[in-house]
Formats: sequence, C-alpha cells, structure tokens
Amino acid sequence: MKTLYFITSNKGKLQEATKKLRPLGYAVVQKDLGYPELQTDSLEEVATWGITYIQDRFDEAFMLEDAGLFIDALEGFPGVYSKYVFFTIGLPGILRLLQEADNRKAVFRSVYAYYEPGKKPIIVTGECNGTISQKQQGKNGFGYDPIFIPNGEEKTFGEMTIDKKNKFSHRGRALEKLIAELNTLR
Ligand code: ITT
Repeated sequence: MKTLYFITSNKGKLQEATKKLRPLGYAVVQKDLGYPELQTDSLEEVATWGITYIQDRFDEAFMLEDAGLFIDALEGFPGVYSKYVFFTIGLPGILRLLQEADNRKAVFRSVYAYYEPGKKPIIVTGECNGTISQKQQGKNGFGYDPIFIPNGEEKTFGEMTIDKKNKFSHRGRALEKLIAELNTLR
C-alpha cells in the first residue's frame, strides 16, 4: 500500500477518496493544513494556487481537491462559492431559487492537483452531469448530495452508498484519472 496525503478539511471527501483508492493500492491519509482559497471562478486556479501554498509547508507528496456544483439556470452558481452558499442559504435556498425553473440541469466538477517535490504538478478533472431534485432526498454523503440526481439514475447522491456514488461521481472520475497518471509515472 502506498501512502497518499490528502490536504482537506472535508470528511466526506476524505471518506470517498479513501474508499475509491484503497482497492487501487493507495492508503489515503488526511492532512488538514488549510490553504487560502483564491477569489476566481476557476476550480483549476484554486487547486493550482493550493499546491503552491502547501508545497512550502509540507515535505511529502500530496494531493488536494477543489470541487463545486454548477447550476445551469443560475449561470453556474454556486460554483466556486459552493461551500459558502451551502453554509448560508443552504439546500432550501437553492431549491427556492429554482422554484420557477424549467431547466434543473447541473454539473458537479472536481479538480485534483497532485504534487511530488521536484516534479511538475499533475492536474486532473472529473465531471458528473445531473439535475436538481424538487426536494431533499437521502441522508448519505455531504453538501449538495441530497438534491443532486446524476443522469441515468432516479436517486440522489444522498440516497446512494459511497461505493455507488464513487462509480460515476466527479470525484470518482477525477481520482481514476489521477491514479492512471501516477501509474504511468512509476
Ligand atoms: P477542502 O478542505 O478539501 O477544501 P471544502 O469543503 O472546502 O474542503 P471544496 O471547496 O472543494 O471543499 O468544495 C466546496 C463545496 O462544494 C463543499 O463544501 C460541498 O458543499 C460542495 N461539494 C463538493 N463536492 C461535493 C459532493 O461530492 N457532494 C456534495 N457536495 C459537494
């Protein structure tokens, strides 16, 4: 088993990454170091800036992730502000904003950035398209999971097990790409 340090404060992300990567031979270890989030509308820029900040403060190889939910009818809101919006207007606020909307399409995006001292960072992305449900359903997962129904499914992420969500979620897809890249490095 190889150790993979994950710079995150989010237990939900940690659990999903741990379950996804264990069968691929990686033991994920949380490092809750924290890094300032840039004011930008790009997840890639936030993740790349995170790498620059952490590499001066941590001597081992590590990965970090920036993710968000982008809702069509709200021009991509909450996007990079997903965490703040979740803790302010929350899921009821998002459902209220969509009350009159015919278009309930949304996409979850995840960007993983991996850094090994002395090497070029690896940046990978994952997306999951879906729709926003009419009401909250399910208690699993975290954040916006109870209101997001991935395409091809009838249940929200909040009604799925971690393994099921990992199969086609933005995070699951990004992590598969990251491991493929790491395997070609070694
Ligand atoms: P870090 O310490 O890893 O940065 P965070 O919670 O700040 O944790 P992000 O900025 O990447 O993480 O994510 C922003 C928010 O987007 C997150 O707090 C959730 O509310 C939401 N989010 C991201 N991925 C999600 C997922 O898979 N399911 C539900 N909500 C998600």
